[in-house]
Amino acid sequence: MKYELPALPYAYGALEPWIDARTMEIHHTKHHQTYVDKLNAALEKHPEIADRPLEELLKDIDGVPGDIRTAVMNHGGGHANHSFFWPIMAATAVKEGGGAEAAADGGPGGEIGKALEKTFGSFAQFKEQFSKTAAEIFGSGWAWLVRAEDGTLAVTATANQDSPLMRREKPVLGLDVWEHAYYLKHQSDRKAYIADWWHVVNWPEVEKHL
Ligand code: MN3
Repeated sequence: MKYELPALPYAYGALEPWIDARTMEIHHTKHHQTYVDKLNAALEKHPEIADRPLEELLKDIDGVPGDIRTAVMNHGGGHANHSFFWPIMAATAVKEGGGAEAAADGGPGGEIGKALEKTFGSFAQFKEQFSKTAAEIFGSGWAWLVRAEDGTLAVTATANQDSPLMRREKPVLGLDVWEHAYYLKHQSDRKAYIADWWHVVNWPEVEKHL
């Protein structure tokens, strides 16, 4: 089985003004495509595992043959992370029609809103903790809201393209803080990118991952 670049569920300019069209296009057609291509190239060397779902390969990364383990971690993780990332964002107009966005602080209602309040005390406290975690990642990586194996929700970070699945955690919400995700518009101001990103979180989609 060959992996393919999934289509974006919206136009490149749909997340303007928060995330610019050029960044989205390069991020999708160049960066994500490269992860797909290099994952396929790695798996070609081991056809015996090529049909196992990517999620399983990441959960059992130690079971991946040593000569392609790093490639599967980096490019398989990259493909999984980005495939997860695109749909959990949406244009404001779509989001307003989606029903789950509510509170004046931009917090979601619904099951996701309740779960965040229960775990973090309030949406504002969750948002602060997630934003801080994302801002403090040294170098390239991702901030996550994950569901641990015991069912609890937590904010975590991963380096490079490591997937939470490698730690047996299920991604619920994720934010790419590699510079390629924001450098054209926000330059080195990662905090401004994080602040803008909250405007395009697609809460109805996030809730599906709870
Ligand atoms: Mn990226």
